[in-house]
Amino acid sequence: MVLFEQSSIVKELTTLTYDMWSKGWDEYNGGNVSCILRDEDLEQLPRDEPIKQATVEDIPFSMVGKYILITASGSHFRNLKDHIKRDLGVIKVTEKGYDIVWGFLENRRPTSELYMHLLAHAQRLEIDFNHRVVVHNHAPNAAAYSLISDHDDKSYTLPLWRVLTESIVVFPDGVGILPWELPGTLDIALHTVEKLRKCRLVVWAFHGILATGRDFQDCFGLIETVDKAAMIHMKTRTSRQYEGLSDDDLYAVCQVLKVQPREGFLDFSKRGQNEVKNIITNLQ
Ligand code: 2HA
Ligand code: ZN
Repeated sequence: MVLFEQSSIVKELTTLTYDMWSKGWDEYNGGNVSCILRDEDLEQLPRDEPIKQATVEDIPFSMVGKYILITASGSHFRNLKDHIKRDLGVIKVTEKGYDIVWGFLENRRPTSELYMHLLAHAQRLEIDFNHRVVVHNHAPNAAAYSLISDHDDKSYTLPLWRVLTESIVVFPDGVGILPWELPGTLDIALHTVEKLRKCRLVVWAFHGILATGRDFQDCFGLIETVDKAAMIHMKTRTSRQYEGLSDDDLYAVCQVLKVQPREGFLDFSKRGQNEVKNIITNLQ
């Protein structure tokens, strides 16, 4: 039997954390990651007695009984791959909190953002039962752009859609943004979950970004696209030539690539849908 630390899910996570550090998204001990384990992942998990039990208030009911692979508080993504059983662990969510069933050696415990991870999983599973990964990091362009953008979802999202054609295709639900809040608190978790009802990406102003999705690659790609579009936007926004894609251009992209943009973000008043359809017919 393959040891759990050598299983594919653990390898995928350690590749992700190293890649994120290489991109400059996880300085020092920044960032945290979690994944709900599937039956096939659990086959490799030893079922010994819980190593430790912890109490957490207000556990979301739908998470009880689930096994979650999650990074440790204080772990450094640069070298997490060299300390797998210390900097990673598996918890089983219980009605009263969680049991540590694997990892977290040397008295480590789950990330300080554990509550946000549990609530975020519960929320996204309601929308799509394939969503089982939550990734938080400090992608610098996404964070820098939160210093100059208004803190509402439409203001943050639209410029990103306008500067990079793929943006609206990759995140048609847009990006949610919260004003600055204390990390690791119940409040930031609850406000994040509000945003996750409508979209898969949430920026914490002056701090970082989180993504939810099917797998690590999915979340990595979402953040990569936001961060790149934010970089292009900030580099070009003072240039007089810069306007970017219009609402009609964006609508046409959505039609060609068959995505539904977040309601209320685009305005098609200047050109009706029929005309957009004509453009698409001409393209075919
Ligand atoms: O894990 O990034 O938000 C450290 C953090 C807290
Ligand atoms: Zn953070």
